[in-house]
Amino acid sequence: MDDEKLGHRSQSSAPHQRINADELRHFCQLFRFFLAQQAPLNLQTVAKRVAAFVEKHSKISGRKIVLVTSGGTTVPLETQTVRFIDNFSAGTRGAISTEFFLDHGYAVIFLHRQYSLLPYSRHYSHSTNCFLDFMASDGNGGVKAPQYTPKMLQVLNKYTAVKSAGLLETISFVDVNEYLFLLREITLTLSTINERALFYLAAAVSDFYIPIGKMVHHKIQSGGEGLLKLELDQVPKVLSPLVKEWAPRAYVVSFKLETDPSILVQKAQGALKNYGHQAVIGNILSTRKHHVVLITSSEVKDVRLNEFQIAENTEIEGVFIPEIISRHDAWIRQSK
Ligand code: 9Z3
Repeated sequence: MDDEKLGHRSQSSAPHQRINADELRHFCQLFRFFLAQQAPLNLQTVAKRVAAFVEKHSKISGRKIVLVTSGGTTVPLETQTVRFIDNFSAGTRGAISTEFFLDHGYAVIFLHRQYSLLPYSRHYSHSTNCFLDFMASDGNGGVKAPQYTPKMLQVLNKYTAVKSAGLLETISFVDVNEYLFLLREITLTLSTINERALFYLAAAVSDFYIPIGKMVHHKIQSGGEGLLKLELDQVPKVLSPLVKEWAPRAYVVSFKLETDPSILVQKAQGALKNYGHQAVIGNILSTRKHHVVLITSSEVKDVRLNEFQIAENTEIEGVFIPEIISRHDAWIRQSK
């Protein structure tokens, strides 16, 4: 496989640069991954769609494009997959964030887990605010729940405007393999707009997987010792090549998820230092909807909803996304 396929474009892959042992290990993991794993069947179709989307928007003066990743990746246990490991993410963060980026004039590539929440439709796909309840007739030609009409209309208008302007490209993945191939493909294309590209990596990506060469083909059988022993390899850390090689001029925001608040900031700062990107948003599983920490090389900023905002169901993304956008704008200005 040639360098271009592995995503090593000439612009920053200085061959004589010294790398440390950790970087070498990560490079080998990444190399092995893309060499051994099978690319998703729709990769070329997606590549064409993304290239057309980026080309169209790159011609519009001042138009910025953000890649939002959203939802959790699965880890299949068999190649004919009956069982897989999954995680909790419903894609709420990614779907909400996409709407705010669109509100602020961005074009959005939304790379999401199949059947996770989607921008706009998410307002009516939840069981407590079901589309069918809204549509239910009152028996007199009206709807049973007219209180939803103004909000529904507002969402519908935004959705229609975004659709007709072609501002949203949605691409889905299921497992971690598909996610990584698609991420690399999209990144290499999006990087062509340099600083105008924003990466907002909110997907909950598996840390471990079973390489295709070690996976059984047929359904794992029960019986025998009554135990299932699995050996999982580490998923390659793609943030490093993404930042350093695939899209070195883009503004990159990653997310750090923890359950222990006492290590969040330190872990997020560690990620920033290791990968050399621009910002990390740290969040704790149980409080992620009303508290995040925005971390850059020079700041640690707590973003918290107050009790009133929580009671009003304020979306925290509406508070911290303008902060991200102003930093992205400064990044663009500074490059000129
Ligand atoms: C996040 O931390 C997201 O905010 C959530 C959103 C997944 C918590 P929901 O989809 O949840 O709204 O239910 N995403 C990043 C998670 C992650 O896998 N981060 C890695 C890590 O923490 C780094 S890439 O090590």
